Amino acid sequence: MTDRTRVLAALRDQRVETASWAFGNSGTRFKVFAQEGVPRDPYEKIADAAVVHRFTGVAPTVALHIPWDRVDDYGHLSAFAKERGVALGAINANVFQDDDYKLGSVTNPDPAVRAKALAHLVECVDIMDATGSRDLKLWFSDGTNYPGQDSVRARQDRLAEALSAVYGRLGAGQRMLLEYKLFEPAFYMTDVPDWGTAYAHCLSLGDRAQVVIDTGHHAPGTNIEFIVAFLLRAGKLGGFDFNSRFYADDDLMVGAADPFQLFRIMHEIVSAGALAPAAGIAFMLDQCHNIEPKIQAVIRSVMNVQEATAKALLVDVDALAAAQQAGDVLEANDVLMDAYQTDVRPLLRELRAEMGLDPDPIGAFKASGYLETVTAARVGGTAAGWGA
Ligand code: RM4
Ligand code: MN
Repeated sequence: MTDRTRVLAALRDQRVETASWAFGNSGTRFKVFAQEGVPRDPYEKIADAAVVHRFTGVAPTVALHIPWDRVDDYGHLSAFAKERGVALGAINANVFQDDDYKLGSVTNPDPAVRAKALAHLVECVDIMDATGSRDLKLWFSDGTNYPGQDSVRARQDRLAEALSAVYGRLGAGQRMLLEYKLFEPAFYMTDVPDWGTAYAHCLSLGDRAQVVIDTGHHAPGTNIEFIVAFLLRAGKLGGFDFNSRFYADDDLMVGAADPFQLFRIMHEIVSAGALAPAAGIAFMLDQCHNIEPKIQAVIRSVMNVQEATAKALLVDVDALAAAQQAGDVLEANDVLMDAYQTDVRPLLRELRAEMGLDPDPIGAFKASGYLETVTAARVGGTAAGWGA
């Protein structure tokens, strides 16, 4: 196999999962700027996700958020997705938007609130059974705002107890992905603030509990690719929530703020042989498109992941290993930078042509008239949004 064939084959097999909530309205706590043509229900979100797959060819699954995507019949929703050429992906639990969760969900001091949160998590596994989803994604906003507000240790005990109950409910072939986040909405202490905490809980749960890295959930300057390498080596990396950030949890398009960081992450993935779907790493988008057109932004995001991946695949691994072995610092760095500096856009156009796609997904999407069609059709009703 020539190098070019190897790179093209890996790119052809790559999978990126889109997020249903990226197609709905979103904003900051200051303002949500509504857009025209936004989906009004989970079906319309899936229709938009299917369009992203149609033009990119590598985004065949879409993640759901419950209760935002609650429907009466998940089998029916699955069948609709299939009809559109996609499948339902990870189920994201939501235990952060109910009044009862003011002092936490699974770590709340009140046992009744903890029981309510746990029931929701278990319901999410029921939904996975109906949708055929493999992954349950757990993010907890739990934490405290003031020193002394609650016992840090007691909250860890409550968290461990809830996680273990949900873990016990997982069916064969299902996984639990535990996400961490440094701060927000809790400002003093978050119950799962970092990868180490998530890792420790996953380790005691068992093989089917793994960590998910949301690229926006770290302190500025954190070396995320180190976390990737560490968790991969430990067999504890379940996947990514890709997005990019300039300051906090900005949820901007992946690869927009720091394409070099995305390349460094993908280099760790590729060098560990973890890119192919069989390796079990879920590459998901978790973004909000507050001011830009949503479907086009998701297409752009998928392309950004492809560009970083293509560059990572172009790293001359033999030359890199030789330079590292020889202790040649500058040569090793040069080998990496050489791949990063390569313009991979022609290669990706070639890939798309080979896959029977338009080499220019954004141009093709714009020319398709899809946005105009849905803008005309989606009048009346309530546009889906973060929290709807
Ligand atoms: C959280 C976290 C979760 C996401 C929600 C919407 O900050 O990233 O993964 O589902 O936001
Ligand atoms: Mn996330």
